[in-house]
Amino acid sequence: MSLRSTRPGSVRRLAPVAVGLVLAVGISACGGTTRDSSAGDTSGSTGAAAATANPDAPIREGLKIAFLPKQLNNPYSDIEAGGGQTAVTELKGDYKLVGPNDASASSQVSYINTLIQQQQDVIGIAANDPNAVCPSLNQARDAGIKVVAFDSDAAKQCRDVFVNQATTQGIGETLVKMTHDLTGGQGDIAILSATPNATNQNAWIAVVQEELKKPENAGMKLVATVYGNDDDQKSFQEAQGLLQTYPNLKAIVSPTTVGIAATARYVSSSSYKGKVAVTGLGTPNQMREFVKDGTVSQFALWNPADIGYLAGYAGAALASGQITGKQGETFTAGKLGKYTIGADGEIVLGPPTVFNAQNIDQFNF
Ligand code: RAM
Repeated sequence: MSLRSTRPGSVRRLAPVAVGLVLAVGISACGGTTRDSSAGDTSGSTGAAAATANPDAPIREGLKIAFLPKQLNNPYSDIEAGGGQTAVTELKGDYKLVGPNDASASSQVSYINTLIQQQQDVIGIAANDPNAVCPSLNQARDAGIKVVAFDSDAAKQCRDVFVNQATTQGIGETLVKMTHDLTGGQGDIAILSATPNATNQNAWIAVVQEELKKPENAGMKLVATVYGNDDDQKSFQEAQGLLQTYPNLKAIVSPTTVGIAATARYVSSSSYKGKVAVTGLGTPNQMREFVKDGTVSQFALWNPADIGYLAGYAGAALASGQITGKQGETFTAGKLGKYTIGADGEIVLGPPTVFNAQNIDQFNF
């Protein structure tokens, strides 16, 4: 499992229960391999595999580092990219932000192709689909561009590292723990996710499904998983649909900042307010009004700016030869401190924070 040696300064202390949960778990996919061992990959060659890391290599100045989030019109993405810009500025690089307006599977491909033509040094991508971006990302790598997946992973064989916001297992467990707290562990629950192809949400949902099989969670029944596509209106309608279709619903769990905000907005002005719990992953600034009005009492997130920041530093370390993406390599990410690359090229930011009425006003993002 990969470990940080320094806690991110801007992520405040978790509620004790969540700290225990998240710290107690490991990475779900500890295969012990890195992209270099992806034998049988048919999606492209990766010329960088033979490189050797030089931890003392200086960070090159003037690196062209481009960020390609899932979509641009999502406050979460803006915060992430803002952190990336901070890192690139600190590193005296050349920052660029591009991206689609929707999070559909193939919407990022044309942007990757343009970034290759522009001879960027690094592409940071939150993949809308793990495989749809693969051929283009491997073309980029063949052209000498380092690829940092962040937030939502691309398939392992088409990126150099993945900056994960917290362990996949830890996020899934936190979602179930919050739902258990809010429902007393009893009743019908539903998931309102992002897009059906999203790597990150699908990985978290898989952990939720496993957690629900445990005896202590046996009283909760997952009756539906629906997709708002990280589109506010569609998410709003899906929330409405769930509540109409499942009259006994006790909680909607939305592991997306777009979905939870739309769900909370619908529930807050409906007769379900106070009767159906809303939880999941949201930004404090989007969720504050729904915490204050009693619609939402617990949700979680990490600091999205720190993901972008860490991705920027990881990209610069790759492009400067400090790291190659292999397990055990280390690099320093500015104010966040030192990180070690874990199995499968994964770099874990740190534990998420659980927000509630007591602590939400301490956060402004
Ligand atoms: C949305 C996006 C993003 C995810 C957050 C929690 O903003 O789907 O990828 O990490 O929610």
